[in-house]
Amino acid sequence: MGEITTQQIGELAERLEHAELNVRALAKITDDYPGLSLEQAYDVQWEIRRRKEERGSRIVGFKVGLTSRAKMSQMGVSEPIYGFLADYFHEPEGGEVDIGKLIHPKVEAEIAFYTKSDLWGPGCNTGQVLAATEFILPAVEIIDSRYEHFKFDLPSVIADNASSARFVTGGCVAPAGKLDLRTLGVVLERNGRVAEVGAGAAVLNHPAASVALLVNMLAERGQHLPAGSVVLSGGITAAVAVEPGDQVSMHAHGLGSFGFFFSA
Ligand code: OOG
Ligand code: MG
Repeated sequence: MGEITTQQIGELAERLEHAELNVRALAKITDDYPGLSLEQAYDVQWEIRRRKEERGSRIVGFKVGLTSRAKMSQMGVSEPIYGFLADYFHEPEGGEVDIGKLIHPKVEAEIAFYTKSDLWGPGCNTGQVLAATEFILPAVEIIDSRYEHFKFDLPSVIADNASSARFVTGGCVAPAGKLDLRTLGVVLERNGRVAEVGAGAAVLNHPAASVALLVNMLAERGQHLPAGSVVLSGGITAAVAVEPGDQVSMHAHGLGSFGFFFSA
């Protein structure tokens, strides 16, 4: 789309944040702004981030999404995207996630990277990511699109902070360089039954490649990934819809298991 005013960006950010905070789904924003560009969509996302920071939320890192074939074909969108993670998105392992604050949540098995040095693009690669990673942890991301029926296009989902809602990390801390993250097997269970299985290579052939991709996308906006960030790699498996009272657990080969509940 051509021109979009700062005021319109602000209005879209407010609309999407209200949907999140009031737990109400809305029509995708490209219904109103059919030509919204990807850059403009990220402008909306960064404005939501600014609003949260202004109210005292701390940004703890990023999530990368649509990085595996399973996710791309499930959502009908075939380009990786990123979103930010605010402090209140993190939920403790073994705890209970308040499902009343979520519209239609789904869970995905991912790898969380914790960085110890700054990463700058363009040209960031997997080796640099592994060198800058202090440790990894298995993670379950809880996504929750603010759009009706969990249906969107690329600009709409980017503006909606890539469906970010909550995340849970657990299991064993591991140094990234000592593991072959491509062959890291994961099992995602819902209520004690296996729901999805996968291996790390499902994410861009190597989960660290999704962190490099994030760093290179951030560079396009003159941004970098600061030391001390957490980055979610993107779902290794397709996402699994959950219901009130559900129990979710993740097992990662050699890295243990963890789980959590949704409130009834
Ligand atoms: C978009 C977010 C995708 C992932 O891991 O691929 C994502 C969505 O599917 O709603 O978090
Ligand atoms: Mg995800």
